[in-house]
Amino acid sequence: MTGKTFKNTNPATGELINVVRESTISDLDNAVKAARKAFASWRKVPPPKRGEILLRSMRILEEHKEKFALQMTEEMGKIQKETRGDVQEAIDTGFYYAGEGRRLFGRTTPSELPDKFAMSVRAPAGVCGLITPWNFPMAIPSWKIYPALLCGNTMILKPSSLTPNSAKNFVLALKEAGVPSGVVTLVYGEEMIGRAMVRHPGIDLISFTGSAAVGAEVAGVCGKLHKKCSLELGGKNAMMVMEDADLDLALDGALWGAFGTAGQRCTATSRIILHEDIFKEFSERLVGKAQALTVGDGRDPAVEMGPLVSAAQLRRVARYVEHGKHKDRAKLLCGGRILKEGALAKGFFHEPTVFSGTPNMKIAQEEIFGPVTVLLKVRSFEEGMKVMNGTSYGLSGSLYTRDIRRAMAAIRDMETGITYINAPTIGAEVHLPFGGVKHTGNGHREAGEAALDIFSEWKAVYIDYSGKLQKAQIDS
Ligand code: UN1
Repeated sequence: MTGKTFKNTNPATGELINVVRESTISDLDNAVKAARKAFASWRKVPPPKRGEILLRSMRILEEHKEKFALQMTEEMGKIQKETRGDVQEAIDTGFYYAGEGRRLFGRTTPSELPDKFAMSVRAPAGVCGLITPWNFPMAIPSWKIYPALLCGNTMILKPSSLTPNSAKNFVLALKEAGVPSGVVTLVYGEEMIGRAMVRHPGIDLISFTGSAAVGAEVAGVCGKLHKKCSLELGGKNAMMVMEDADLDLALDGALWGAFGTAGQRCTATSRIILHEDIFKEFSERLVGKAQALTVGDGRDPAVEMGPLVSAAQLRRVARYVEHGKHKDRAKLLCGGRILKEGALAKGFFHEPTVFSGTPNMKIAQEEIFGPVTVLLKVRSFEEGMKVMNGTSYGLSGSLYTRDIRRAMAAIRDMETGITYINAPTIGAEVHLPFGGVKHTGNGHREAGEAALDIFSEWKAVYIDYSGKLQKAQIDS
């Protein structure tokens, strides 16, 4: 293998899975050239035909679901129940956009002038640069690739270098289903190649999922270059549990929301706002459940929480935990340690960790992306909503209550793109818009119909069949 390479390893065991060659700038140039060439014909393929190819690819994913889920667990660690869910999310997305092939609706509307016809249609945006993270290594690429393909775009995908195989499995399924050569090309690498994509004059649009800091940089460059850019960034999602809530339900939700994917979700429940009347009972029971979670290799069906994705991610979580203990002076209720015992020694494992703190602490404000959640005590629903909205992010929020008035007020007042009632902050479905407000994004939404607005441009069409010059706004 020539050029730079990187190792794809299993974060539960440290075992080497494969060695991947990092793409070079000239690989990227070739991919862009191929995408530009393919765009000329792909944009003319009727959307129902494009939809049929999507459908075939989604069937291939279905056929290999078990194998792809296992390979995903091996390269990024989350338990196999969840990696099956990840592949399923890509399958669902393919199914949804395959059907969109026979919709992709535009609108007709009357003209203000006689003998004139007016409508709006969706046109593809061009060559797209897609940059995706490792936590949903097939689902997130599918949220971008499927709508982008359906709209008639061509694209270059750069997955995280921690999850090259899941991206490859997905792209190979697309090719096998009949996506023509040059329409989707994979490049591998990190910042160097990502930056080059954002700046590349042959790429018309960037769709990026990752951290808020990198997102701001991407948006800055795209702004200067007049490039369309959609961003899906971080979250500091809160679940709020009122004194009238079903506590058993809320506890199950908290456990799943905070420790699912070892907390490495942008939708993770990283704050839990509790009414003072139930604070003691809820925190004691949550701690009991968190301590009882089985942590280990995600391939073992008895394991409930896998490792963090990498040594760097483990260090990041440990740094936040130290900060929480010593600088924020939050109360550590359970966890807080890197796990090194026995079989866990070779992996990047961290205990499920629960702090009790106050809303302005760093651990209650910054995205940790690990199995750490912070309990926050409030005296009322109103105070809870202030805490809920008191962060720079606005992805997902949840309220547990039996009071319809509180539920409706929360739906109205939560500053989030996704609101759950009596369910945790995770669990978005693919036909609804996914994304958030404030520093979580830049006004776009992925998935569902909303993603079409990222990957297509509206074109207004006027057909004047009067045979004479008619002047809008001037002829009456
Ligand atoms: C993410 O956290 O990066 O709602 C995506 C969920 C998943 C998608 C999460 N369906 O948690």
